[in-house]
Amino acid sequence: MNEKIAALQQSFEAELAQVSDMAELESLRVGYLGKKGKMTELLKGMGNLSVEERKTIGAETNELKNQITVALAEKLEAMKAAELQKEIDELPEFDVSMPANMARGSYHPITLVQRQCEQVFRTMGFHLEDYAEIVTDYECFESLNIPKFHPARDMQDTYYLDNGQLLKTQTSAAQNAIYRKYRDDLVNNGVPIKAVFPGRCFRNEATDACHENTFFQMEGMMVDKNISISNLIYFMKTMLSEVFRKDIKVRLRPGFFPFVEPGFELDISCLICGGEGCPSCKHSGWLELCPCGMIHPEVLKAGGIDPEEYTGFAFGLGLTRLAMMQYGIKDIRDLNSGNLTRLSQFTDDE
Ligand code: FA5
Repeated sequence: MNEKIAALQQSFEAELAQVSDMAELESLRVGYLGKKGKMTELLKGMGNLSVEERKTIGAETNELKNQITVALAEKLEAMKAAELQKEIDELPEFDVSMPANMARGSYHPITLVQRQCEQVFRTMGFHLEDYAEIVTDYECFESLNIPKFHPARDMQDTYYLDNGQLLKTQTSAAQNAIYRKYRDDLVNNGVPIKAVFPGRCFRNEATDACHENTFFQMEGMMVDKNISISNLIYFMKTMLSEVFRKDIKVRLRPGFFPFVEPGFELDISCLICGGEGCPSCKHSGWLELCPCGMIHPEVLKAGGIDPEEYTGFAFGLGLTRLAMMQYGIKDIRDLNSGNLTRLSQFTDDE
């Protein structure tokens, strides 16, 4: 029996040395350790042995079985490592310090106009705020003097979550939180609230050349004692002349928003068609760009600010439409298209 074990060990080692791939290794494993393998056969022969012999031979057989198991596992690891090394060796050589052989990316037109507007308002003493895209009904509507079932909600249908929250339809949704954040500084230290807050907005509406269901606005507001429409007009004029840096035709007309009183629509003459009328401006020659107005007393109250003592203005600049005008983009849908070739044509040299 001892000789049989020794012979089996030798034949296994010889066969293992010949193995050249994983399939061969697996058939070797089955040949020795499988149900009908050579080790099982060896154990079957133990029936004829005495109890004493069975003990020693059994121990030796188990020892060989363990050796075979370990040797097979080591061979498998070695083969895997060799395979990996082969793959690495076959990789084309490359120099990680070389610049990538591809076109450089460019900023999205909306990012560019957003940064430009942020800069303009920063130089005028406004600070930048960030706000969530998912907000509550209170933030988006009720705190803005738009109670449930108010007809103004019809203009801003949106996407609702199961928990009652919604994707914000307007950056005005951040107003209440910002009043509350800076109210103490205003009341106790006399620091005016001057903030701009850009953000993505969502509306469940049909798209066309100048309407998207996902677009960007930049809200701005200023609250202090004695803020009047003159302040509002001054900041709007400065913003437009800094952003466009050329003469553009602007018109201010009355506009209704429940959260401002009085409210205005600030339109610019369409720069795509020069005011002639085209799909980008709904054939009117004018583009609604930046509605604005004096903050409604109820909205200030909801923000914890006494409207008898403080007044303010707010505006909601349509950043996406501004990008269209700035870069001559005829169809607003191009901006969300993700088509890099099309987008980079507007901004390649920025
Ligand atoms: C508002 O969203 C108000 N929150 C703006 C405001 C703020 C008024 C503060 C007064 C005080 P409106 O729905 O008109 O208003 O949108 C403002 C601007 O966002 C529009 O003039 C337009 O430039 C842009 N806008 C609105 N809807 C879309 C849309 N579907 N696609 C692209 N731009 C849009």
